[in-house]
Amino acid sequence: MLTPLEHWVEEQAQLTKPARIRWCDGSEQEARELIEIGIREEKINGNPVFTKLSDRNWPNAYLHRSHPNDVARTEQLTFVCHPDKATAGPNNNWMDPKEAREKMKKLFDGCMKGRTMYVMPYMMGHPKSPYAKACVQVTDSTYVAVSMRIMTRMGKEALDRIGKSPDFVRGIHSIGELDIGRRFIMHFPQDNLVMSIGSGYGGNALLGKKCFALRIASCIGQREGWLAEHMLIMGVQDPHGRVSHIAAALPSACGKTNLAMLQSTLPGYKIWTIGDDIAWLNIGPDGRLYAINPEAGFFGVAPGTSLKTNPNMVKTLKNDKFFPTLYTNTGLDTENMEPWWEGLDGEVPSKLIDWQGHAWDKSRTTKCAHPNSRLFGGKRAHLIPLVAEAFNWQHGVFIGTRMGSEITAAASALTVGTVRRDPMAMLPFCGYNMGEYFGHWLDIGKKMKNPPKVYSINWFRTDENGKFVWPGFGDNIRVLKWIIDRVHGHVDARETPLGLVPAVKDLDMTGLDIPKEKLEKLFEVKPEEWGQELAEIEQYFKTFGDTLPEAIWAEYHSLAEKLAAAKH
Ligand code: OXD
Ligand code: MN
Repeated sequence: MLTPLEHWVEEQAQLTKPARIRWCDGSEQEARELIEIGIREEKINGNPVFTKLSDRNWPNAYLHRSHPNDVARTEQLTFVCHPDKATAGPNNNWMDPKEAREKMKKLFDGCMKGRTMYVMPYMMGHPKSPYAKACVQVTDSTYVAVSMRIMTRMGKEALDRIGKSPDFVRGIHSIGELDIGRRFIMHFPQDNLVMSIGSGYGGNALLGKKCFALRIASCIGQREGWLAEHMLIMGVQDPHGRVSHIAAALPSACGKTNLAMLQSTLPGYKIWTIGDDIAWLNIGPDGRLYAINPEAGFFGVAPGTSLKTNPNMVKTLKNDKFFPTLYTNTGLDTENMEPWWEGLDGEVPSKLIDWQGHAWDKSRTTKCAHPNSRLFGGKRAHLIPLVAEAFNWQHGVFIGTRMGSEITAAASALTVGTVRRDPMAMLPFCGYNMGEYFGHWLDIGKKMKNPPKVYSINWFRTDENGKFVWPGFGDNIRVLKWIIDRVHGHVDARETPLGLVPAVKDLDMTGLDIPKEKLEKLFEVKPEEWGQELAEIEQYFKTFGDTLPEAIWAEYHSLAEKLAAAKH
């Protein structure tokens, strides 16, 4: 008798028709074998899947070059297939589940012919955590299989946890033909199933990450009373040894990994990096909120990573304890066989090829590393203070719903300075109607005896010359210190329409020289500049129709009134 898991794998094999099936145990030996196969046998766009790099400065390092059309998440090809469109909401692409299954079945039919199907049992979350979930993904890509081993807990513990149960999260992945016209990432929340074809990129192909741990898990969380969030988790240890925990949502490419791995510029503070991308938040028996990181590795953006911006990441990459580190679409110093990207410390190497394998030097106008090449609050130039404490949970939820980030020239062809609304940094990842999702956040607040305090942060406020006022990076500890002092009732705050902000004297500025008037600018609330912002928030909220909770409208009106009163 086959177990439900074996039966399911058999079904996928009948559909995709691989030449071989290999069950993965998640061991280092296995990763070495898969990398060897990727070096010698498998090709993407004519290049080997992996190239071994020099161990001298970057131990256990391999370069992966993807197909040039496959370098980022493809939101336009990502669908959430609830039985009815309304459940998906205005924030998702929707397809009828029956139609989507038919479509995917056709695309998957025979797609693994001549290839190996890797079966990967894995856990999202620590196997001993009551909040962890057991999952299985099949794939025909060694890059995906090796990456899944880095990002999840793969192997026996997941198999044991599944046992004879039919209750596991299913993921079917094939790189297919890497053809954008035949690329789809389909989510079936009712069946805890993801089907993805035509891409090998992390967020499209490592199905435990965005697809399960956010989109599907947000739906499970709505049913079961918890939250799946796009948040880092960190512990901040103060000089007395007391650790306080913070979970923080920032949109993609706004510095979550750097913040999670912060190196304090204040003496005596130490950071515990628990996660840099996803948090599952559950209410514990004591009525407090507890976060776990369902992932086990980092998948961060390479460009801009250096000893200045993220010394702990550079040290992690140079540490030979981890096997392997994969560099995807970075440049390559062909003389020393080392990875390279814009913003890395030191001289630009003299013999470089870019992420597509073409010779590159500083005179080029193109980037050497793809801007979204990987190893691993929103940016607002005006209006939003460096830090503000929400008056209460409901107000905190409102702050999350009106989050947005300014589009930068590097990130997009859209108008620079335009704000992209990205509530809770979850816009691309919430698996159901966001209006209802805001309601779920409010409900969670009602169930907690001891809700955590909520803060908004913005490292990116600029002065009249367009320069960042706040130094950021390691100095962000000063803001975290104020937050922790507030949580423990050690400092007062000043009330503004946007929330409670620090008195400048309460920010620990030891060793930093920023004039008081400049610091004050970081907390300035200028009601006369809020007209357009309020109009944009209102317009955005209206896209959710009646699903936007009354309480969020009430917070909106209360903010508008407080700003109007402050004008006089
Ligand atoms: C993202 C990521 O796109 O973490 O947010 O990869
Ligand atoms: Mn992310």
